[in-house]
Amino acid sequence: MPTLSRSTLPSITTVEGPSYDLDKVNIGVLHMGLGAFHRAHQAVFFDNVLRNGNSNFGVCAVSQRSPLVADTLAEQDCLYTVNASDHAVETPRIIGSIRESAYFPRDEQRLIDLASNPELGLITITVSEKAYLQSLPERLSLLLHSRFLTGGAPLAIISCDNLPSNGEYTHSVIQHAIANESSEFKKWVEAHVRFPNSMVDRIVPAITSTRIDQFESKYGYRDLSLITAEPFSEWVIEHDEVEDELIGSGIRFVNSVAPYELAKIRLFNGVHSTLAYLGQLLSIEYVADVISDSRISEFVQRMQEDEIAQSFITPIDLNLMEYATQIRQRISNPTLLHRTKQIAMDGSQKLPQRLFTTANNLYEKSLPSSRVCLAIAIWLHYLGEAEELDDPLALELQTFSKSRDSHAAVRGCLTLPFASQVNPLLYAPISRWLDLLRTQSLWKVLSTLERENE
Ligand code: CS2
Repeated sequence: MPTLSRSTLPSITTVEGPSYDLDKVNIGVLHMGLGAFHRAHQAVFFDNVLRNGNSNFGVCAVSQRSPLVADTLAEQDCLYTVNASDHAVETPRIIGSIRESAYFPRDEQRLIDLASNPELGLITITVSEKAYLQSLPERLSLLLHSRFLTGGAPLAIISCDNLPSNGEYTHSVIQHAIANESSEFKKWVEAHVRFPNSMVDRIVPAITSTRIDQFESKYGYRDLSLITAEPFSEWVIEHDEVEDELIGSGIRFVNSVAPYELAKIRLFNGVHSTLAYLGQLLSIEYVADVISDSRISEFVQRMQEDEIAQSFITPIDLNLMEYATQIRQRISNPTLLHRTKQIAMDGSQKLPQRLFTTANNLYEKSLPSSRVCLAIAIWLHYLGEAEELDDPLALELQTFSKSRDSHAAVRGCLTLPFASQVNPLLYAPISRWLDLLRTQSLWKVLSTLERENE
């Protein structure tokens, strides 16, 4: 069957393609981090803008891990399909907003040229939590410096990672990276580079070759850059100069992203991580199969309603109970085949904002936090049991979590340098849960929890 590309596009009648002229699209966005999430999220919002007739939101998407993703996409003229699916309903759509893919450092000069072009108005980022402490700041600084030297047109940098105040955070890592640069350059960054915070939400599991084959036999063309995602998608950004041009894209602009981000990271990602570690401990491959167990869904529902939702006050018009219900339904989507292993990676970079601060806030308010403490203990138990860990702190976490003394395990792991620490006054309840998890079945631990909370 034909492989998706510009030349085969006219013959594809099974799936809707770009309604705009691909030749007229200008690159206005540079995206760092060409993963599945970008292609299923920001690129789709930009595709909406192009469909609405504004041709200035084409994307050059940059892969930084390996050239493979960028080159595979380039072979299809950067066209790919996002197949939104929920149970039996599928809504595939061919996306054309990415007009160029690149690999950093191989294509460094091209990216410098793009960054120097005043037509470029946005740099967006999805690089995962840990990259902000690694290569990203230097790379962005390099691009900003070339822009500064070549006219210095203003631009916005929008982080789309699940980090608290992600815009401010990006701003601070860049400030740090350019600390020794000239004061003129630093002043220019402060005056002309904007860092609005943003909140992103869409479940986008890693693709598999089986999925690609199944798609081909159903829709009659091959797409090696195919993405499967849930139908739901949300992007909230703080008011910014760029917003007038993005009207009709589906992006929501608000005064402050903080309440959206807090609700999402705690109620969605906190639960997602908890389910992922439970799945790993129970040898369950997909997250939907973890939450389908009624004892587990009951546990996470109570955790959301009785604890997480009580840990903060939301100033926005968001019904937290309905939001939590919708989240559980989304995670239960069986067609996504989202691997618990994928979500379980990098716990040390994710749990501080997903669970630790929730537990701390509940403790400060003298509110119950036993479920969140159990969730943290589930992670620690997983660390001690896992054969291999995909985490920047893997070595230290594995060593400490294997300590026979649960208190020592908790203390050792939780005093590592995380973005925020668990209040040491919570070590005792967490150690108790860890002890129980080590000596009893999960089901027994969950019934103890329920009994104690009656
Ligand atoms: C997941 C997220 O892998 C993970 O850590 O929790 O990628 C999650 O699917 C998204 O944040 C949903 O918006």
